[in-house]
Amino acid sequence: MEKKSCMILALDVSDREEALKIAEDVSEFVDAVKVGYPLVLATGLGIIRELSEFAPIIADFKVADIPNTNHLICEQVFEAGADAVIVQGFTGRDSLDACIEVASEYGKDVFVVSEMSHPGGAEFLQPVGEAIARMAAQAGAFGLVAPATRPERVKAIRKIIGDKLTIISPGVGAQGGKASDVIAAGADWVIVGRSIYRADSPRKAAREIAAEIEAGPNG
Ligand code: U5P
Repeated sequence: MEKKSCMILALDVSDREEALKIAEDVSEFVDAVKVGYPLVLATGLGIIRELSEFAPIIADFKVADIPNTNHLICEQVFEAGADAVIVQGFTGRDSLDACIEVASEYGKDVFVVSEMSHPGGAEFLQPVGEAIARMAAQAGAFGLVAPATRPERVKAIRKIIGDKLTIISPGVGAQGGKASDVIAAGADWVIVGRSIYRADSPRKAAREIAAEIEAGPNG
C-alpha cells in the first residue's frame, strides 16, 4: 500500500452502484478502500474484486475465532482479492498466527485491532491494548488498528512498537477525531467513513481531509 494521502476510505454503504461510484470519485484522494460487513453482506464478496480496480482493498472482518476457523476465513478473503485483512488480537497468538500464515502464503497483509475507537473500546480492550500491540509485533503482523479518537493512545502504542508496524486509525470526523492530530501522534493512515460517504460531495470531502492532513495539526 503506497503512502500518498495517508487516508483510507471506510466504504460502509450497502448499495453496489453507490459503492463503486464513491470509490471512483474519491480514488485520487485515498490510498486504500476498507470494506466490511455492511457492504459485503449487502452486495456479496465479489464487490472486493470490483473495487480493487480503484484502490487496494482492506477487508475489515475483525476476524476473531479459533485458529482453524481464522485460517478458513482468511483463505476466502484473499481468494476474493483483498490486499489485507483486519483481525482481532484479543483471541490470542495462535489465532493471529493462523491469519498471518495464510496472508504470507498469498503475499498479503494482516492488521491487528489493538484497541477500538468507540467509547466502549475503553471498557475491556484498552487495558490489554498494549499487550496486543506487542504480540502483533512479535507475530510479524503488518500493522495495527488504533483509535483516532484517542491520539494519546496512538502515541503510546507507537512508542511500544517503534517503526516495526504501520498504524491505521479509524475514528476521524463522525467519531470526533481530527486527521492531522492522529497522523502527528504516529499513525500512518487515518480511516474515514461517514465524513466522506455521507457528504453531499464525497470527492470534495475527501479532498478537504487530505488537505488538512497535508497542512498538519497547526496548519
Ligand atoms: N472501525 C472503527 N473503530 C475501530 C475499528 C474499526 O471505527 O476501532 C471501523 C468502523 O467499523 C468503520 C470505520 O468501518 O472504521 C469508521 O467509520 P466512520 O466512523 O468514519 O464512519
